[in-house]
Amino acid sequence: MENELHRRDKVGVQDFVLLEDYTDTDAFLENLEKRFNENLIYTYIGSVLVSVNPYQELGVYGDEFIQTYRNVNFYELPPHIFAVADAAYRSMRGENHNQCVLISGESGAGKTEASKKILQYIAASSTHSNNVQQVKDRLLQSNPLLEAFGNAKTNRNDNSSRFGKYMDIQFDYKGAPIGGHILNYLLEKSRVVHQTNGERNFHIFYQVLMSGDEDLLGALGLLDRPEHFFYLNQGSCVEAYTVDDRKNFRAVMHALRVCDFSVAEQQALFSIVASVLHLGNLQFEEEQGLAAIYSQEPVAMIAKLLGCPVDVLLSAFLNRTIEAKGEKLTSPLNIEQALYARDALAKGIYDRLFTWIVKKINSSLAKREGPKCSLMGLLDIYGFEIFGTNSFEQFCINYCNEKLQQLFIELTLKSEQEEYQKEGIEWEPVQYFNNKIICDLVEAKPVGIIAIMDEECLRPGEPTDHTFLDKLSQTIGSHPHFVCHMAADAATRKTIQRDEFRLIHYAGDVTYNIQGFLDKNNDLLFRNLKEAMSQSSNIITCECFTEEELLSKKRPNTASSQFKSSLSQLMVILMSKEPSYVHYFDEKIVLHQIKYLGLMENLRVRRAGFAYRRPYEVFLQRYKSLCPETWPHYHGSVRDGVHALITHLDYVMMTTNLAREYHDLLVIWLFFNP
Ligand code: AOV
Ligand code: MG
Repeated sequence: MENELHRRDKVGVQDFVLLEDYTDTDAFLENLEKRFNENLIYTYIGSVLVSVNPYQELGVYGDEFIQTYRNVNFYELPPHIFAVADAAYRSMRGENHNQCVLISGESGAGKTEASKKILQYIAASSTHSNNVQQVKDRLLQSNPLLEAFGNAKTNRNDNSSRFGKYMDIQFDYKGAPIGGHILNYLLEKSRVVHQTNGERNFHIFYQVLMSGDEDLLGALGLLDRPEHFFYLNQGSCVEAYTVDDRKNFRAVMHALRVCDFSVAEQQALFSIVASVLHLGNLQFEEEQGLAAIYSQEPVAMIAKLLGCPVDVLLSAFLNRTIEAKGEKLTSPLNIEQALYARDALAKGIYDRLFTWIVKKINSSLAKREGPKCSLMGLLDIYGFEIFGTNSFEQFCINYCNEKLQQLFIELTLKSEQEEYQKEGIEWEPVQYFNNKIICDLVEAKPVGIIAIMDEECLRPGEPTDHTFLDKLSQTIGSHPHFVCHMAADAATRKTIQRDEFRLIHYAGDVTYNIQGFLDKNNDLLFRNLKEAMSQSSNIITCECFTEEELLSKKRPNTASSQFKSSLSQLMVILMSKEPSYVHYFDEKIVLHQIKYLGLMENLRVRRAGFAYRRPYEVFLQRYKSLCPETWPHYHGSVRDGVHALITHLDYVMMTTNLAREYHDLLVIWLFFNP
């Protein structure tokens, strides 16, 4: 197998570091393309894996591949996602270092597939026992479940992640997975009530409708075709070419059982899914300027599914109660407000259901009390995206990608070079674009876009999306990465409308339409509907809408602020681990992506830099068995021990200024003795 792999992988260089001219973008591209044409989709830049989406089964992920890549040194076999998984896994075990694998790339590039391959590899390579097998099954089955509820067909990807996910896998000292924990980030909930042409709602809706389970569908009042439901027919696309809803429904049912969802919980879950569809078909008519229910039928169905008193629900659909200075004031809604409230409820219950599912999976993955464990983190977020019309959701998704790119730069370009400088190594700095300026533009206080948006949301008077845009124009109109109509020069003005702003992202220019920004940021669900939900006898719904929330006087954080703080927590988590990178490409626009990702710069730093660095202590512990002088114990200082070891192996050791300063804390660099 090994020989066969080498025979096949003969095209170009397997590691860009080996390119003759490593400053030449054309050569980089040529190498990538040559390999891609031979179905060699993986190439390294040092320890960074680069991959191009093949959009076809290559047959390189079977068990025999897993076996081949097991316990083999990173560079001994052709580049592969399994090699990255194996290196991270072994480094975690051998050196007790928490790991994380960061996967980045545009929408549709293959991030989610890659993260599944890594999980598959880990599950197959680690030891087996009954308990461990259960954890593995649950880790693996969490994927089809979360994808059903959190992925959807977009115009870029038939199975696009519409939420961000960070999964920690916990291992015992033998390297067996014993638990896990998932953090979820900002679900694109607007999709529940509206889809652009050619796009679909979340998969689960179609899966249930296509399940073929007449009993279930009868009980849920869902015997109609998908086209019948307003929340499914707006994109004029109820089928996704590459998605098999019926088969996936069976996978979801299996996953629910494996992840320990009780029968009652499953029923409650599908009742909520169905109630969302019925909400979409709830229509209003006008009576004396106010909203009235057009047909009672959906209301009765929703009340039944959620276990809510019909009259409470009816009243909540048509009225809004505001508490001011201890007094309650109820006013009836007009049609526009009633539709707004209906959609807000649909988004609210679906979004909370999703979070509940993650919580439930986490409790099924929770490790039993025990000794300290090692962690491997897997990050799979929504990729950078540009659509015909870009809204609040794309703004958040692209901001998230900026943050990840920033982390990548910090860890690979910036700190790497700073370290060389600190070490007093002769070094010609490699210039790169630092996207911190864009992150700041979005998140700085008080003049970042999020802060300005929040301020506008809170302002008394009549804030609108347009007053928000005015504020942006006044405060950041001259920022080099921000463009809007009012603050643009004559030529640029022709390319941008009055209700748009443009951000010059690291990955390209995106023009955002401001319509709906304030609403989505405010994320308001009228109190009457929350009260109705808290009375629900549906065991999930009543858990998602608590008394506490109703009693709380605190204004909830805006959507973007919540997202910003959860991303900053994520960065702290990722910074604390040893990262592996996988960059994914969509083949059509590879060149552009190589440029903006800073891969050439990365290559230059890597090429000129030093690949292997370990603290003395770790290194000695790991390799002491290779030298009689250090095995089983070395009695002198760790530095001397390493020196003895290195000399014995005939390597050359480089020590540096810092090494002298910090003694054993420092890192060593190894070279083969020429
Ligand atoms: P993404 O996660 O990066 O996009 P996916 O992982 O969903 O992208 O990949 C998109 C599609 O590309 C998959 O559904 C597969 O059909 C195909 N694909 C990806 N990787 C491979 C592979 N290694 N081999 C064969 N086909 C592959 V998004 O979630 O949209 O950012 O938000
Ligand atoms: Mg994805």
